[in-house]
Amino acid sequence: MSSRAQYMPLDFQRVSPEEQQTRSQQFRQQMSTRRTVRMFSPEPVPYVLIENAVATAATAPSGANQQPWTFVVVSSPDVKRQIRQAAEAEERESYEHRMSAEWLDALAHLGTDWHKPHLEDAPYLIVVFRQAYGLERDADGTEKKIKHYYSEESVGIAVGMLLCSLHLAGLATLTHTPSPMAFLTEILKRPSNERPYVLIPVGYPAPDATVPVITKKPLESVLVRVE
Ligand code: IYR
Repeated sequence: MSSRAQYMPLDFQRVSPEEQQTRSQQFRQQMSTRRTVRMFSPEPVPYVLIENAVATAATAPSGANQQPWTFVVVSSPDVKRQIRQAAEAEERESYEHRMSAEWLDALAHLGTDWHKPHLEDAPYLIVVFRQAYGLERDADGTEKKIKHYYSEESVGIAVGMLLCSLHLAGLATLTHTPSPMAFLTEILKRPSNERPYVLIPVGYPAPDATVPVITKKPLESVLVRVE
């Protein structure tokens, strides 16, 4: 153990076996009802739900505990409009020219296209940035780059926790990755070490929202037991 490590007692509450099963079953059931939603109501959402979700995501494990993430929460109609316009321009180009026939075919059952009205309809957009490296200033003011480890995996885990929190709070989400996403860095004026990771509209579904008919793989095909 490195001499720089400092340890303290773990705060860990044991839960009875019955309670363990109840909680795990309940979480499984609740998460099984999550759907990716593309039709949002403009109805406002209590900000505390967004804040709690980001605070939860920020507890995620990360490489060397570097916490290589920034969550930008957008509710400004003007900024949402800029994001929609830029996303639609990129997505239109992608759907019409950049995506292969194979890719378009893989997506066909979702019924998506380049129109992204949800980027303005949803009351909040959470734009998650991955810090490819850290930026610190020396005592003399010069900028220093700090290497980050496993930033892709770390941000992915944090986003998973964010989605769980928002779902359990009774909100709908969409994991949207317009490609390329550099416009988000510009519009949101993020520093040079941050890369857009995912754009998440959050809100209540539109009253008449529909979702594609899809199924999840059966457990037997994704769970392999080695005893
Ligand atoms: N980014 C595009 C296309 C798209 C790609 C995948 I992979 C999806 O699972 C869904 C959509 C869009 O958002 O429409």
